[in-house]
Amino acid sequence: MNTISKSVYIAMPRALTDAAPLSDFVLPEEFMRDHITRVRVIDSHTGGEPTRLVIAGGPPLGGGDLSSRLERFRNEFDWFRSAIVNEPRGSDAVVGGLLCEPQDQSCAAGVIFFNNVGYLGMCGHGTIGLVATLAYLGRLEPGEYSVETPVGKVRARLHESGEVTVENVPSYRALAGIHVEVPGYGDVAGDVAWGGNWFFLVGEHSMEISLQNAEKLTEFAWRIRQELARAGVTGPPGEEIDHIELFAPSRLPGVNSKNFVLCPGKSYDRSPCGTGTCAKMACLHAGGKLQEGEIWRQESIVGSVFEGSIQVRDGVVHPSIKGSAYITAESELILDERDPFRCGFTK
Ligand code: PYC
Repeated sequence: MNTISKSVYIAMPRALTDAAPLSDFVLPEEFMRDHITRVRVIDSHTGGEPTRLVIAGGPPLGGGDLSSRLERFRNEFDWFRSAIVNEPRGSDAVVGGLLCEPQDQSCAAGVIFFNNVGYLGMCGHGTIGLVATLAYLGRLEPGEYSVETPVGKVRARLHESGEVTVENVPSYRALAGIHVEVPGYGDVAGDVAWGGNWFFLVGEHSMEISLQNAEKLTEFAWRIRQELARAGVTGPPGEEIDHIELFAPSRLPGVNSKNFVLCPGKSYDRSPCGTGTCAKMACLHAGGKLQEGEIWRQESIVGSVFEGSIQVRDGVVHPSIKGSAYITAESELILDERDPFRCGFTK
């Protein structure tokens, strides 16, 4: 297991590294003058899905495990989440990541993912983006690392090729063959599964899975989500199913399936969705359709592909996904106190 030096958490001019504490990335006073706060971010995309990683200038979340720091983020600094990913700086599709010092020192980094409406337990495409970003900064060499997230430790391998394999949190099918009556669409059947987020996975439907059809797919999946909530179908009690995944065969040679994944804030994942692919593989395994070590190739709505597989240890499914991320921007966001939209806005 490789680890990275603490300097990985600060990628900024020397004046900032001298003053900024490792754990919270608050910028020193001189960088907040003239009503302005600066936030350093690196943007990437993984299979078309954007990730914006905050590497400096984030909120002071203090110590503790990442799930407690996530709660502090949610309760005290939710405006920061919105400022980073929502318009006018971002868009509904952007997933943000706050680079954090891990509590578990065996981890190379900690990260809290967030989106246009809230927070994610884990994010597969985002973890690939995180690793690619740290590699871009020269802070990771090819090798194996652990990353701390609010839902547990995940492992990541940076390959010589630049591809990244993420061994996600253990995943499982919680409920099989759940039926909901969706107004305007009829009976819809699916499975409920955990892959680091909660998913409802639908294999049988009459929708065409194509980018041109994204609006109709969004409407269909949104209705399913609403009906699940109305019918009280959850993961464990109180855990809302906030991702809906629709499947169809892929036309790409050697690729098993194509998906459309509706995310919590009504945007759709441009990537095959890392956590969604893990939930899918857990369902396949539970149904006897995917064995340990077999490769599952999942295509996204834009044609990008993740390669997945599972390992089963003590009856528990440990899924992995492999993909690539590319850096798209390295920038400093400006939050100007005089700007009425400095904290972003949602539709
Ligand atoms: O890749 O796990 C993922 C993900 C979740 C939401 C958007 N992408």
